[in-house]
Formats: sequence, C-alpha cells, structure tokens
Amino acid sequence: MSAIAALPYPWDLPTPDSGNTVALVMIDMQRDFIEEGGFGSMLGNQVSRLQACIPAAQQLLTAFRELGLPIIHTQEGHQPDLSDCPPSKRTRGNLTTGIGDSGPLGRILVLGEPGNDFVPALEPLPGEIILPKPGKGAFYNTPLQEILTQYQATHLILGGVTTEVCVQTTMREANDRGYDCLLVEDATESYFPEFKQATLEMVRAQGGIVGWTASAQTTIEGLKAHYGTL
Ligand code: C5J
Repeated sequence: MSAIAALPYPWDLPTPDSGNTVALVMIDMQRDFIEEGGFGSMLGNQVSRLQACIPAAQQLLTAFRELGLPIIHTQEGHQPDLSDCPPSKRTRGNLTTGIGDSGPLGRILVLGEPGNDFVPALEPLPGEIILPKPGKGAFYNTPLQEILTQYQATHLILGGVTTEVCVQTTMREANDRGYDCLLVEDATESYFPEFKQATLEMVRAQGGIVGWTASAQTTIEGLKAHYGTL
C-alpha cells in the first residue's frame, strides 16, 4: 500500500523530515498555446480545447501555495533574435505566420511578447520560478535540474499543455534523471483528445515506465494528508 492512500500505488511523496520535497512543474500555460492568435492557433489547432485544464491547474497551484511547496512555471519561447530557435523548428507546420513573425498577440513564440505570457488565471506569483525554455522538454538548455537540486526535489507533479508534446517530453526527461513523476490528468490538455488519452496510458503502462497519473482532487488530497492540512 502507498503511504498516501489517495495516490496511485506505489507513487509516494518524500517524508517532510527527509529534507527532500515535491515540486509542481506547470508546463507552458501560455496565451501562445491557449488563446486565439498565438502559436497554437497559427498551427491550425482548436486552441479553446486547452482551456478545460485551467480550473484543475488553478487548484494545484493553490494547494502548492498553501503548503509552501516549490512551483515552477515553464514558458516555451525564443530570444527576439531567434538565436535559440533551430531552423527545423521554424519551418515545421505549413505556417503562413510562423515563429518570430508578428501576429495578433505579438511576435509568435518570442519571449516578452504578449502571446508568450501566461494566461491570466495562471499567472505566477512572486517567489515562484519562471523558466523560459527553447525546446519541448523543460530540461533542454535550461537550469531546471540545478533549480530542482537546490530545492532537494525528488518528486515532480506535472500539469500543463500540451499533454503529448511539452508535458510528456519533460516527464520523460525527468524520469531519465531519476525524478518520480506524477502527471495530473485533468490539469493537462491536448488539441487531440486521443493523444492525451494515449499519453496518460503510455506513461503509467508497464508498472509506471515513465511515471504515474492521478486526478487533481486525488493529488491534492494526497498532498494535504501528507504535508498536514487536511
Ligand atoms: C507545443 C507545447 N505543442 N507546450 N508546445 O509546441 O506543448
């Protein structure tokens, strides 16, 4: 049995006296993916689909804030001169307006532009880490591992968009680096429902080959039971 009955066995949280902790990694909850006029819609996606995961993502953020646990918000985007954007990324997707071009939300997928900001409901609070990242995985070309080491994080809870692209890539990178990962099912979303479903199934297959999944409610109950405020 898991020490935390709510969470999927054998996923477990570090004990409060171990010095280790669990961090929330909220992936790319940005206007560029979730609102019309950004990168996601320029690629032809129905971006409103992603809004479904905002309430559960908010609940997770609230729980981590109440418990004083570390929160990292990743932000996919490129430097204004696009020096960190490989040409292969710019040429994908039959775009008329592509990465670096001007769109309704400013320059597409460029750091500092309005479209690259977080959706208002999920704005980071002071003290929370904002991690710009040029790739799909949040460990690629970022200081994420050093940040997690400073926090002594051994366990990661993940949410964000999109499930099968940046969320799954980051979860796989984290798994290879030895982190125990839990993906929160209703706090993540995809433009393609079948890809989301497949991702949830493939990460927890084979006894948790990449990690585990649970609902936001189950996750928050587990966190609060473990860290003390239920
Ligand atoms: C994509 C992401 N889909 N955050 N980025 O390009 O998943």
